[in-house]
Amino acid sequence: MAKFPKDFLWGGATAANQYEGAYSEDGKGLSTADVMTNGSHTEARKITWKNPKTGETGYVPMAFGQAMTFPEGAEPAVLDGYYYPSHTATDFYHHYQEDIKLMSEMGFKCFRLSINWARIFPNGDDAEPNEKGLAFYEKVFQECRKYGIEPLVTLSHYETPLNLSVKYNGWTSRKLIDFFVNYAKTVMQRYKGLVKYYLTFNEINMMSLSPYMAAGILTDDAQSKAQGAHNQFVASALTVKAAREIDPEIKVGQMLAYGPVYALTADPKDQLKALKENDATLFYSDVQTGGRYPDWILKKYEAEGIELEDKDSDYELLAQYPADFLSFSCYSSSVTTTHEVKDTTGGNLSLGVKNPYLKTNDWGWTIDPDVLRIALNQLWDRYHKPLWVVENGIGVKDQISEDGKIHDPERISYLQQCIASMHDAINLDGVDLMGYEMWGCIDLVSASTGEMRKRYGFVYVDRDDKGEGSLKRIPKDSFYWYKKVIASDGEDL
Ligand code: BGP
Repeated sequence: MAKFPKDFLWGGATAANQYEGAYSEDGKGLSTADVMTNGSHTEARKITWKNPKTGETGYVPMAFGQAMTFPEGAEPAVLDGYYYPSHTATDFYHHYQEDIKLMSEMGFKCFRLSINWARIFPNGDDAEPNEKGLAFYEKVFQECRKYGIEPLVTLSHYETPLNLSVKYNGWTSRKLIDFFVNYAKTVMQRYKGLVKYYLTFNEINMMSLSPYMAAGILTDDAQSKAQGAHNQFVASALTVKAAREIDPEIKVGQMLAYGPVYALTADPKDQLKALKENDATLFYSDVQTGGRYPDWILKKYEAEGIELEDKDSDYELLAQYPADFLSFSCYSSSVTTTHEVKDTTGGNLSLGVKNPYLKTNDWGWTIDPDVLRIALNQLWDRYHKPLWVVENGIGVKDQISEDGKIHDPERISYLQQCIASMHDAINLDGVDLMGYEMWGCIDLVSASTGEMRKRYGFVYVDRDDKGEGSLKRIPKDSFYWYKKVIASDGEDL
């Protein structure tokens, strides 16, 4: 069997708000993630709020298809009596040396992590950056370099400084473009020579399901989402432009959530529905990676009365500075139909139609390793830009066995098949794939549910859903398996 390329960037991925903890240490400001309490696999996470004038408090659901409507005068706020998983998470902030060492033991070539914007600019619109925040990530990147690990840095992973959310309604405001680009320039300058790969917005298309999580937007209507996406596209293009000026070695990628939609039947109406649903996701990469708005979305905006606050120069920027590469997360596929069906199943933050050919995990996500090859082919054919799988994996309720070890055969088997899928995309289909970052490589908090028991890692972290536990790190069986995979360039699965 042909191997993976020698320079293939094997590794794992994390996000600041799900992993770091230390939410108010060393001058960090509050982020939108810090006011999100937990949910469960059947119940949405909640955003807690307070009305500063009346003192009234409450919460609104974060997603799972439920509308998010804040009462008049309500502002997201940290309240007593709620548990906020991001506040402590699995404490990478104080365990980074130990964790990066574990990654190096597995042979990681790359580590995807995010910078928490509110550590660098606590209010988002501050004139000067917070030196302690900058210094923290500098130490982290130096630690990576010590082991020859290439950092891949997401600039905004499901968090925005809370002040920008409250004061400007998040990314609905064009002011956010300037604040973000200033932040991006600050870190790209500071980490010049230490960081080569950046991603602008995690899963930018999640705007359509949760504008709050994706963009700190407190209103849940089509106009807000369209404007939020437009502003993030322009900010991404300006980040690419700034990177060219700061250091031509830097590559800035897009990050998309892409698990293709299948049609349930051969009924052409089902086929068309699936095509349009995939297009609705690929709209985000058509703009950010392809460099232009597709015609259908302009028709849609016109029909729905959506008017973008834009400038002609925005479209020139989008065409001139598209993303250098397209990275994506891929966990599962979903199914659509025009016919009436009874069985529904879970998906990332939403519910869909059950696929009769696939099993699901405990959270209802389909287990579909083939989807990776399908997605890679579609994206490669559409854009012909280098691709990068920056999230993939399976949430499992891992337990410590009586022998003190964590046996996770389900994870190993799933990942074996996913890696085989990528292998075929490279070697049989000719896809240019830069690397593979397994999601949540060291256990961390789940984004959709806020749970700890939904674990993805090669390394177990002793912490539970109430936030209790020693935080001890224990390698799972998959840790030793992945080490062998990397050492053999993906040949020994
Ligand atoms: C993606 C997010 C991650 C991550 C992952 C797994 O959507 O980018 O932040 O958490 O999904 O999802 P979950 O944690 O909900 O299982």
